[in-house]
Amino acid sequence: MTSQTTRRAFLQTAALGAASLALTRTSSAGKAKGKAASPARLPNIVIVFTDDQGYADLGCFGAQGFETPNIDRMAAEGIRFTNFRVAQPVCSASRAGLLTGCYPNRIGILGALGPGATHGIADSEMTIAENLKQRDYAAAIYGKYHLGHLPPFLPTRHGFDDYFGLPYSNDMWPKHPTSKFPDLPLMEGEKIIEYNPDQSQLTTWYTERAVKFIEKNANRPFFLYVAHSMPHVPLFVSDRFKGKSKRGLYGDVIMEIDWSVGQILDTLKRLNLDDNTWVIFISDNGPWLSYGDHGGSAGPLREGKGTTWEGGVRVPCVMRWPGRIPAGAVCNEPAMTIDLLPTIADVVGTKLPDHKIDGLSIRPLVFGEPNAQCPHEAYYLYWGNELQAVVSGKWKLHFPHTYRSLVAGGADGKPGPYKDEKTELALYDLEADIGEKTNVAAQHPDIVRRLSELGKKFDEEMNRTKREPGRVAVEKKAETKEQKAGPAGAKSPARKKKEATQK
Ligand SMILES: [Ca+2]
Repeated sequence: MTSQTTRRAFLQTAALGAASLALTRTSSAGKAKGKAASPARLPNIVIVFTDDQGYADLGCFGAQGFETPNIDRMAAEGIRFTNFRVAQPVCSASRAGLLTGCYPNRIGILGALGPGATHGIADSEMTIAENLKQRDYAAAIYGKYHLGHLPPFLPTRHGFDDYFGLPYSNDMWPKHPTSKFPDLPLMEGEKIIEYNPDQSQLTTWYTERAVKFIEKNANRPFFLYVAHSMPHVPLFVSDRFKGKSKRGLYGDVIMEIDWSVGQILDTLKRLNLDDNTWVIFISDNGPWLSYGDHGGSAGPLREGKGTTWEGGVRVPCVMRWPGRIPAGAVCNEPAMTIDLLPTIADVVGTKLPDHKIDGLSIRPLVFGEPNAQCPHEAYYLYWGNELQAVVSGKWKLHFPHTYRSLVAGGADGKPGPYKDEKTELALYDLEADIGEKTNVAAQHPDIVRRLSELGKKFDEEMNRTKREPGRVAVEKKAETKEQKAGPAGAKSPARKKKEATQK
């Protein structure tokens, strides 16, 4: 048995099942304003997406040295996915998969975009926010966006009404321990409001915005995307959580994220939105192991961020929607972030884009329906444009590829070294061997053949049909100037200083 729901959960699902959904799906498309009291009201959707949080970095996933009571309560009142993956184990690519329902290589968003990037999400792609605009959802993102920092790519051009946060990773700033970066912009809408902000306030600021957004939109359907900059290094925490955990700064940071989730859940409850809101908590990839005590833990999983081993791609995932998602359910079926856009469209009754996407609706899994199964024959794990592994049910086949493996973890915010390793063609039974330790390819030539053929066919189709990202034509000279000036033309402290000196 690969999917479990408790008997109690099953009965709840049966009792509370289809009635409200039918109403939701048949309510007239478009304008939902002024229908707050109607039982047909469209559900609110909240996605909390953390950065580099490992598979074992929640209480309900076995965290040690810190507690996450609010997210654990979410799990107790909802469903915990033990076999949930991201589309690629790195920031931009992972976010591209989440927001568009596509493998990131299909839409040309790979790796982690830096301040020098001149590409980003194409106009023709459809984000979850744009999809929900079909039914007039209010949409906001608070936190790290990372699908392009230049104006055509910003959230406000891709379905979000409101944006506050960092356009890319919080370590892309002048204090990076090993690389040079320009000043880090903090953005509001399409404007830079500050450079190199006080990162100890980021989690608080995102949370305050999230709460205000819920309050403001309590009478209409909304999509809230809280994309925490933490626990990506450099780690920062407010004074309230400093020294609170037994796991040092990393544990403190997770405790503050848990507090943030608690604030959101409390707000939903206070505004009587609790049973009409679907809250989803996921991490964007596994732990950044080279940062040692400032990185997370993948628990029993092999390797971490930046690899297609389970430690890189399998992440903690919890969902809660009282009355719709059975309490205390556990789903052990495979699922992926690319499935969220089609699942949301399925639940809300919006149309999918005309172009190809890769995700499929996992609604039966989310709602804990008995014997629900993953709708994919296989998931395809790419690193960049290289297909490195295929997951089908309990089987995972790695094609021969090079990957980074930790030599020794760093400490206090400084990274330790990786070395390159190479894997041969290797088959793992993830149900018996979640740590990918024992290659059983020789014992299962039929499975190896089937997964190899699936991978080959998919990869050929992908290479034939993948699309280009959006690009901004910037001359080399202009590009440098643009970088210095920042995304919206505001002057960085370094530039102001330089100009002052010139004068
Ligand atoms: Ca990340």
